Amino acid sequence: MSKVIISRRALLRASLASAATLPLAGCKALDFLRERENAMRQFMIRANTLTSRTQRLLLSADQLAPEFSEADIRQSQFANGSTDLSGAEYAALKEKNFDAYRLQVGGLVERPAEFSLADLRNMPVRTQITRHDCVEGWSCIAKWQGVPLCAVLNRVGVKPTARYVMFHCFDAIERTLSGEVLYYESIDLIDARHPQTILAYAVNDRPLPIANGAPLRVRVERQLGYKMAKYIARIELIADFSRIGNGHGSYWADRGYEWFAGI
Ligand SMILES: Nc1nc2c(c(=O)[nH]1)N[C@H]1C(S)=C(S)[C@@H](COP(=O)(O)O)O[C@H]1N2
Ligand SMILES: [Mo]
Repeated sequence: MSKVIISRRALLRASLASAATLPLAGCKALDFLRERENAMRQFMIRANTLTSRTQRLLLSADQLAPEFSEADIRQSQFANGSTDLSGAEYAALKEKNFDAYRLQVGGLVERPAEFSLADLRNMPVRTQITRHDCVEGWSCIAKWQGVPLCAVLNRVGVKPTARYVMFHCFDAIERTLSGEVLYYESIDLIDARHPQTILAYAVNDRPLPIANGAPLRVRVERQLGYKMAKYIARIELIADFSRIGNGHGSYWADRGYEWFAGI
């Protein structure tokens, strides 16, 4: 693939002009935009002059993670991190098969909303067989099914000031003297709107087991396992991480791991 260099000024011009004038050979020319640390990507994300047309071009630059066939599924999905929860709220939901579960979506959205599992199952469905890579060195291929996160975001209407999707989870990943730390993770809107980013309620043709994050977990297929929050209680659209944990946007990022864990 030939390398295409676009100056900031050209890019800014392009973002202000119509997409038809973009001097690009094809979407592949925007591959560098998938590299989190790439200065151009950061600039583009920051630039509030981006037109929605240019943002769509950005999205089409997002390549799909590899997908596999049924024959590649060798075992059930491993379970890692939290695999069962002790909290009373979760125990009550679990006992009634998550009938009373409501995914709350709020923050910088036009119409805060709640979704039952039935609501989510009645929305668009995406099924994908993908490989989960954990930073600890294991991988596992499984078939995931759920609603594209994008569809949920479109329902609630993302405000222009929102930049990240924050997942607040039910599980206490750590107990400190000052109390429990609940798992939290976030992704940017580019990954949130990626076609393979789904809120999964099923794996390998069965409802999501407790160990894998029932009733709902996110799949972010181009990143490492720790980005894929399990046991999602609440989704919050935010502009920055200043009020979240230690300010790095995720439980693991606050403990020295990369916030963007691209693979
Ligand atoms: N809420 C929550 N989400 C989580 C974790 C966790 O402990 N709690 N562990 C993460 C890690 S490190 C991995 S590898 C995957 C494991 O998902 P699995 O149990 O379905 O294999 O979930 C991620 N999401
Ligand atoms: Mo992991």
